[in-house]
Parts: sequence; C-alpha cells; structure tokens
Amino acid sequence: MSGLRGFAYLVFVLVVTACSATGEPSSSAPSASPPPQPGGLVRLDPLRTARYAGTIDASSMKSVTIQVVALGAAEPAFEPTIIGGAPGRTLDVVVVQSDDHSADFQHNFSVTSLGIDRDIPRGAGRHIQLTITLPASGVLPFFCKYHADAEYHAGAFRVA
Ligand SMILES: [Cu+2]
Repeated sequence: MSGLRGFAYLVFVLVVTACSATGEPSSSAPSASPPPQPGGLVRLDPLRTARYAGTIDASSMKSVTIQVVALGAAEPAFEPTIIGGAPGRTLDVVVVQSDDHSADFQHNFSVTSLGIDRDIPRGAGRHIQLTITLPASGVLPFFCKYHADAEYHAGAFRVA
C-alpha cells in the first residue's frame, strides 16, 4: 500500500511542478501562442515573420508614426511592429529613422498589395510620409525590402 501511496505522491509532485513551470493552469488543450517578446520573432501571416518591437491600437487614430529601430545586436525592426486598425480606415503613416544607428543602413517601407516601395532616407530623424487605406479585414503586411528575409525587418496592419 505504501508503494501506491508513494506513486500517488510522485504524480502529485509532477503535476504541481508542471503547473508552476509554465505558470498556467494545467490543461490538455494546447494554449494559444504566447505573446511576442520584444526582440523576439512574431508571425505576421503564413508567409512572413517579423522581429517584434511592440503593438499599438490605431483604430481611433488618424495618423501613426513607425520608427526604424535597432534591437539587440543591431537587428532592424519597425516600432511598433503590429498596428491594429479599423476596417477601411485611411491612416497617415510616417516612417522615421529613430537614431544614428538605425540610420546607418538603408531601410525601406514596402506594401506589396498597395504598390508601395519607398526607401527611407538615411540620417537620424529623416522620414517618409504616406497614406494607407486599411483593408476590410485581415492582415496587411509591410516590410523593408533590404532586410525582410533574413533579418525580419517587417510589420503588419491588423484589422480587427
Ligand atoms: Cu531594413
């Protein structure tokens, strides 16, 4: 009988350990993907992944500023990376070099489906300005064509 009790205790310890390790209630169902971490990678759509530097809700904004920043070991990112917006809304978008470091490299802002392909002038504080009409639903990815593939310099508008 003591062997069975010992086994039950072992199971209890394992369950408690598993719960405390994840900090989440135990469940057999897979949880949603964890929130992205700054400097980590975030999936924008089935084809595109970005280095993550924040999310904003711009659904009640008329304009939004996206900074080109350098994270960690000089990995370029758009901050914010994910911009929530209202369906069909028109947004004035400024894309600006945040500092000398990000401005050392040639960056770009492209939205394939809208025919946008704009280089951002080098130099801290230099910027481009454009107007974007959000889709009725879904995700509208943007990316820097010079760093999109290997370095994940990308982001997305997300319509709720
Ligand atoms: Cu870039």
